[in-house]
Amino acid sequence: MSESTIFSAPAGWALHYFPETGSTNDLARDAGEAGAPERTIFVTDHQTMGRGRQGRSWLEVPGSGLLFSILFRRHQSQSFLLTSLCSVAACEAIDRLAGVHTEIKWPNDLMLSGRKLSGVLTEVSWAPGNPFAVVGMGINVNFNPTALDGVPDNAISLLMASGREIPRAGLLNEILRQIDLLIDMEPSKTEAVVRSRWVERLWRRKQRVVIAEGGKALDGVFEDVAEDGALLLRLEDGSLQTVRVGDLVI
Ligand code: BT5
Repeated sequence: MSESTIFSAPAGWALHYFPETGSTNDLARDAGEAGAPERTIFVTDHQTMGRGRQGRSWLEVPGSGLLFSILFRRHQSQSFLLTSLCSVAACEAIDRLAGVHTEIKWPNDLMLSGRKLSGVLTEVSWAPGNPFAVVGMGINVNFNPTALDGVPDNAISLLMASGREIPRAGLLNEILRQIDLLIDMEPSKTEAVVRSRWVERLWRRKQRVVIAEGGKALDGVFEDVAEDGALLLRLEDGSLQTVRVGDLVI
């Protein structure tokens, strides 16, 4: 395990660290149900049941990735905004500390050199009187994810891209600092700033892409994104298709 396992957070955050857990999203959800405040964060060195979207798994080498989940009580009705806010904050922190240029694969994966560096899983609870959202992120830092069974070849880590180990604690602290800067803005400003930074970083925007949508493959040009974050795809016949759920394949 690398030596930088003492995680800390900026003032105003309550950080809870576990050497191992099932999923940090579950810890944050339990805390949310118990009434914990915004800026509560759970960090671990290893997940035994790390989750992706739609029942998929998130895998890592213990002590070498950055795995955390944040509880939000602001903007919780706009889960898309919170997801993009965390993606943008993470990109800015990673670029600054690792000297790379990260992009965002619609809607929310972090990409480096066209390969997957990080995944984001946002879950919302609408319990009456106690709504909250949890944003979980897994970032490949100091290991080779492609060596793991179940991780596709198009995965990458900061170690692979930069050739050096990146201190995970410093990276987490910088991500939280970037989140603070975005979330503490006046709400409409948060929305405008996050959206423009998210759009600027969108991988393959204005290029030909293929989108897998419910067993079908859609071919076209990734023209733009709608107000609500949906992907606008220009099809061969010239029509514009709005894609809300789907996976950008290339
Ligand atoms: C995601 O799902 O990318 C969201 C992953 C969120 C993980 C964080 S870790 C902290 C928090 N606690 C949790 O339990 N989850 C969150 P999705 O788009 O469905 O992608 C999952 C797919 O990515 C898998 O099916 C694999 O193909 C691939 N994958 C798994 N581990 C990977 C890794 N380390 N790097 C790159 N790809 C990976």
